[in-house]
Amino acid sequence: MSGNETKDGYSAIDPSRRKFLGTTAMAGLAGTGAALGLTACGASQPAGDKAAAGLAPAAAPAEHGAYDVPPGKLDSYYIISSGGHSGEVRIYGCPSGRTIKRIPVFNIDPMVGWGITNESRAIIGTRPDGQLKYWTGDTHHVHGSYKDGTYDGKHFWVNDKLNARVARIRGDTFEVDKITELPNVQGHHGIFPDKRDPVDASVNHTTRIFAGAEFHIPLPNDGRDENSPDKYGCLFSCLDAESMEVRWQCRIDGNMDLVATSYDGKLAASNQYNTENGIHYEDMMSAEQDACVFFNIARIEAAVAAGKTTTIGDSKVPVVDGRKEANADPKTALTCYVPIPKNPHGVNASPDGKYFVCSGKLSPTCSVIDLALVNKWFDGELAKPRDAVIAEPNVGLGPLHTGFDGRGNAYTTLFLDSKIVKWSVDAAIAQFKGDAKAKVILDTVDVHYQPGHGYTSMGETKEPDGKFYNSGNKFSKDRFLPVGPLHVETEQLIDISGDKMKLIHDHTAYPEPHDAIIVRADIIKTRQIYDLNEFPNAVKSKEESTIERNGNKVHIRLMSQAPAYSMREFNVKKGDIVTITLTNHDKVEDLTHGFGIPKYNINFIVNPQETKSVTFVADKPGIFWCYCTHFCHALHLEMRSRLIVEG
Ligand code: K7E
Ligand code: CUA
Ligand code: CA
Repeated sequence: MSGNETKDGYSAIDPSRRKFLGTTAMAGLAGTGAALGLTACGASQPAGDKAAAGLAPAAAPAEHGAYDVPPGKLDSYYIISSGGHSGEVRIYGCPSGRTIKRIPVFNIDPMVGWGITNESRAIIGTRPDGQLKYWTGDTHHVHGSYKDGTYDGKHFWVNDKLNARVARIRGDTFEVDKITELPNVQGHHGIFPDKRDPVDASVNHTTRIFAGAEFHIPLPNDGRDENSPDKYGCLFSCLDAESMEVRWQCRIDGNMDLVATSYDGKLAASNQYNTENGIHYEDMMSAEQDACVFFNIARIEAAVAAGKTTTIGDSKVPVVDGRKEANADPKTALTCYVPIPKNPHGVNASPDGKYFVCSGKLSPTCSVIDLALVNKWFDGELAKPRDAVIAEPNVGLGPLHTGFDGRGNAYTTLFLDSKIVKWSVDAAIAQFKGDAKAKVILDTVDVHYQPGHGYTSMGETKEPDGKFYNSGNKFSKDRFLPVGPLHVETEQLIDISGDKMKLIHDHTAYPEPHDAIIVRADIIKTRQIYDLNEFPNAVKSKEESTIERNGNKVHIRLMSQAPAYSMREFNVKKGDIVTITLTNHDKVEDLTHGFGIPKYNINFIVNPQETKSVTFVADKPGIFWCYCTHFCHALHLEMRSRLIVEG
């Protein structure tokens, strides 16, 4: 045991490093901090200073082992998480924090062959020359499909901020089946499925996906108008949950960020931090108040049906005008702009269906917006949109995202304070009405460090269970063994079942997760084996395993069954355009085969009863051992065939 190990053999964390971290973190922010006016927020002393003085209240450490998932036991929740600029989505078990799956979405993944197989390339999209249209992405927000106000496990959607796309993930296979690019949008950030139809209440499940655009661009963005700010705009998009087509877009004033939807399907909203339409950050933070823009879905769809629309550039998607000038009369307005202080970030729906909570980010406040009052404004019965704000508690520095426990409590991440703050929504409302004795802040806990999103178990549904809260932290610094300049991020699980929050454990997350949802395990129903007939190009029998030539196009139809492929060799000629279709005939659960071709950039897997195909030009003569890349059998190493390219 060396000097810095504790008696149970773990490396001890030198508590003085908390000071180093706190100070550096704040120093990093100091330049912008002063400029951002954060020092003027005055909510509380910066966390770094408190930590330096040793005043930070430590979370009561949870009893060792109380939350362990013993070997052979399963987790009780899925955490379905975005992967940021990795372009992927991850699944962790909760409470263990074990990584169970990485789902390639907007990225390229040679393990499964995503971006390599013809089928995945068709989903991602290609250019006329056959190249992938995009091979990068940036996922931030993952949300599931709803039925009766809770998850039905059918689909999950995730945004691509980089190339303005929405991807759909199947809940039975956790694979992407559709990707849609949004026209005339940059920085597509917030995304949220609806939960009910706004008009037909019997449709109590998800039929639409809403997407908010963060970056305003000239409309159309074709090289004109770069210096005409009035030509810039942001569009709110509605996609059909089944077809994934864009149904309509709504042009707004200012920008958007995150998106929330109401349980009755009538409202969707997005926080706006750039109501100034600023090009530079000083401009974007010049106003004391920005807004949360609400969309009256039924009215927008009526306007679309009535043809009160325009189109932009080459896009055929109907666009309605949600800007203030066109929506002055509340009784016909499509949008309602509720003023919120300052550069808000994050908007979250409370599970009782009553409120949206919008965090101030540069203001130490969370604004509670009463949805009934927003609807009242749309009915012409509320004087000002701001009157829909019924509480605005001071919660701490840098509030970003809020989760709920179903017992009336909200949990907000404080990026600058490096804390999670637990507060009472009812007490905040009472305080706003003038009750000076209302106890709003109930507890805080330090997280390590600088949390972004935080979310509770089932907290985005009508059945939150109030058990777990996960804090997705943007900096880990000293929490894990150092591995060079790039640190992994920290996810911290917190037990929220009692009055005091208890930090349970840390797990790592490869950069960079943003949002996630915690879904009860019994809701997810996956299949482990495909049906051969699902694939129109399946090679169904030995007789179908053939080589077909058509001019210089060669189609090799292969099967895999441990420990061999159906053909031991296949001859083609230099310059041939070769397609290999591979069907895995093994039916045993977990019996996946791989297929790699040296020097040809071919690498993919086929799961039990699955079919995939690849196409390439045989431009290099020689013998190429196509081999199984996925360990499958005692003769896995021997599982190979020869591609013979005749010179
Ligand atoms: Cu706050 Cu993209 Cu949800 Cu990240 S966003 S933290
Ligand atoms: Cu088949 Cu390894
Ligand atoms: Ca602003």
